[in-house]
Amino acid sequence: MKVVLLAAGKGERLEPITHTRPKPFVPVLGETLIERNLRIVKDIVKDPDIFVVIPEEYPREYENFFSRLQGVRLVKQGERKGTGGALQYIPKFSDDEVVIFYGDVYTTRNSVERLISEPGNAMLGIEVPNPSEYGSLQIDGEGNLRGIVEKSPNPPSKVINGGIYKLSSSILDLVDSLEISPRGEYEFTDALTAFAKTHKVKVVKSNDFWRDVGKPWDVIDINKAELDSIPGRIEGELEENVKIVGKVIIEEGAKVLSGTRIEGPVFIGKNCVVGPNAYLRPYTLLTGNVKIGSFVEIKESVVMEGTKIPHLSYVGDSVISEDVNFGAGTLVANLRFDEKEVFMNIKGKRQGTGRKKMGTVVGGHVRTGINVSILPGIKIGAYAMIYPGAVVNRDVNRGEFYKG
Ligand code: TTP
Repeated sequence: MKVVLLAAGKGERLEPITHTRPKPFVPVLGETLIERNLRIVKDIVKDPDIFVVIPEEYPREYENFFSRLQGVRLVKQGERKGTGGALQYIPKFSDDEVVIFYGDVYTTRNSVERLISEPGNAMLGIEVPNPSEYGSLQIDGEGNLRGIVEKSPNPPSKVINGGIYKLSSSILDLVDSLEISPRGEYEFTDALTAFAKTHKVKVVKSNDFWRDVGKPWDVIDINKAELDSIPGRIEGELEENVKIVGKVIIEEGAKVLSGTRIEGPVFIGKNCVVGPNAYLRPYTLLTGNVKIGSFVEIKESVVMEGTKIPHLSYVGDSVISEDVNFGAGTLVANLRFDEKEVFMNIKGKRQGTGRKKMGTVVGGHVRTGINVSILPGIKIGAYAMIYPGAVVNRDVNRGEFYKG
């Protein structure tokens, strides 16, 4: 069976994380989202023939990620003109069926397996309380797709498009004859709606956790979902006088030094060093090679590879990308005085995060001086430098030297 994963989006809403990594490469425990999805697909489909659609042009840092993908064929999407546009670059083949997977979808293995095991054409439908924010599915009395209504105040059902499909490969012919949509893209869902007029497409409904990772706080949420079901596993080294409460994964080569307290669920990836005297609270994820030093407290945050938070810091409800260095005493505020929802600028628009507690989102390779304070909902672009003692109360651009 052919499997196609779409990974050619711009990921602008996910900036600054996507300044230095493609969106499908956000971490999920010790893996990335796309590697997790590939692992699940390979586990379910026997000898899959996998294509991953990537952009033709991308920041140089993306190369390391794309070249990590093994056993897949990379296809370049020339013009970034939508999900349908991406599929126009897939070579035609004679296999009966194709699995199409949006590269930014996170869901359970169970949902993917139920979809792929369904005989005939099928798509994943997710039951949500707020369907008007998504593509809501019109479903007939037999449970088959009749149409998709995008972001409507009157959605036809509470079941939304889950972004994973198993279809006859003739869908790819329809994709070739798509016309450009009012928002200027070739939409795969237009081809699907046309296909559903002449073929039965079963909607496989699921209530499992699902997220299309679009905004920075989704990276915290998918890892929370994953951490909720970890088994405890300690392969790294623990010095004496380390206190662990709850379920914790400490991978091979990681070291936790004396005086450290860890409250699970927490994931400490390969070759991390934590402590002495650090405090990791629930839903902390250190992907790998992360250094957390003395008198540093971290809570509900994702900290990516090679980052160092070595002395006297607090980080809560935040995403810190790779190779960041926090100067001693760098502090993140994650709660407003009025305790109202924290807002963040997403593609230039103020948007509610849905969280009363939200800290910062820091891009790759950022450096902060000593005693820097970062206010709730602030984003710091990749390669930025923050002057010692600065209070960061507005978003910082990629590469900017912020003096406050
Ligand atoms: P989107 O989330 O709609 O777009 P995006 O990834 O560009 O993100 P943003 O809006 O924040 O800039 O994309 C859905 C999926 O389709 C995602 O897996 C990326 C993929 N995609 C392509 O492969 N090619 C494209 O031209 C587009 C628009 C999306």
